[in-house]
Amino acid sequence: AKTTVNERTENIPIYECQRETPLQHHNEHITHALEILAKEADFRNDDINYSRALAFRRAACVFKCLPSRVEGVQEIQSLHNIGSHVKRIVEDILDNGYSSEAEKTENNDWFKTMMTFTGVFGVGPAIADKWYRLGLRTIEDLKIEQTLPNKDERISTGLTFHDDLTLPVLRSEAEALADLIRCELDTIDPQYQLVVTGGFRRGKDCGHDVDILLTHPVEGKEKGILEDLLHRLDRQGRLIYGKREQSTWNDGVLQGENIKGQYLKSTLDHFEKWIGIMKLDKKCRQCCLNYGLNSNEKQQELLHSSLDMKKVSHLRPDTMSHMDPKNNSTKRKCPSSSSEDRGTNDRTWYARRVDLIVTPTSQFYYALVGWTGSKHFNRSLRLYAQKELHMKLTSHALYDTTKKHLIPANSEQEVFKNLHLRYLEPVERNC
Ligand code: DCP
Ligand code: MG
Repeated sequence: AKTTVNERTENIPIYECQRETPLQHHNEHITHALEILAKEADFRNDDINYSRALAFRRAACVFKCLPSRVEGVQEIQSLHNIGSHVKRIVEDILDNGYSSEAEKTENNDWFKTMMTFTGVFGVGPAIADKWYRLGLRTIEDLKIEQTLPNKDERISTGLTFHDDLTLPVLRSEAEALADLIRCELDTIDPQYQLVVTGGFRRGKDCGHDVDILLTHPVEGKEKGILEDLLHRLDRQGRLIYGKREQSTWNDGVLQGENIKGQYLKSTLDHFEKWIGIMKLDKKCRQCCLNYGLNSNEKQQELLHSSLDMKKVSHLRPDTMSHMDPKNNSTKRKCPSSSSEDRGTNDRTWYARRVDLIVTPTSQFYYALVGWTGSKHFNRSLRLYAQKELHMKLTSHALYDTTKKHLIPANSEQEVFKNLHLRYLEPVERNC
């Protein structure tokens, strides 16, 4: 007899960080609706809606880790994190093929405008909402309006390069960028390490930016690398815009912060970093569009050239999903040919969002977990550490609040071990 989802999922652990959440899952029909509603709650930008957004996301995460497609409401009765509102939404989807609530939200003028405006580099929900109230609706409206409140250099640059920046960054572009930076680092000191983190490390084929973590095996030697690197990239004419933030870390930061405070909501860290926009040759994208035609070896080579294997051989993301024939039919949220056309102009490059983060080697593996994400996975890890272990986890360290000391980690596996969690590969952290 066919086992029901219930029978197979009764023992799903409560915390997302205790479960495997793959990139491709069986319940897109449900998670899509829940994520729209979560997004809408996020846009409302207050405490009540923060909790609502979280409830939708936590529910979506449960559906992402189910072993099969949910076909009937009875299958979800015993699942965690599924409240009455979510049940109604799921019922609606199962009865009618879609969620009328999510559809209504998607067609709502305010929501659509918020989606558009928050898609501009430098614009959050508060500014987007302000613009909406001024009657502005489109990117063209924003470009024409010279006296936008809160418009700063970052937003102006975001508007100028909006077409480029909303064209998803492909994996090959992330790799080309990493190669480029790797080259510069090698000429400075070959001991510098870099790793591409964020969604790409979790196996995504594309993303909104490239997140790169930099470190040096000798503690302290990481200082100054960013300035040197940016100077070199600037000389090559690669930098369009960027803001360098100094490290605000000190040993008191962790202990001094209120454990019940804001840190679960905001995952801001104290690393020295550069948040900016770089030029990347269009041809880097071209080679990626032919990616599916590349051989396995070619992919391995691309991967190894951009992810440093000397220190962190286990960091390689499982990108072979590209090549897995089983996955060929799965939906990719990657650019279509029409979005490719949008960016057509005389330039030989695309503007790409890049985050460069510098970490001391002693904090590297906590930083790696934090910057690999997903955002929701981090939240779950931190909540779990706090509630179950009375420990405080950040992208810098793990702090035992009872024994009042930091717990070091020399590998990503050790981070999980310190948290008494089973190790999850980056590709299993897609909640
Ligand atoms: N991060 C976080 N909280 C934030 C911002 C970032 O925990 N407020 C962590 C988790 C993210 C990682 O940093 O996975 C990289 O941030 P991105 O916003 O770039 O997220 P992704 O790389 O996952 O998404 P995308 O593929 O769209 O770039
Ligand atoms: Mg990213």
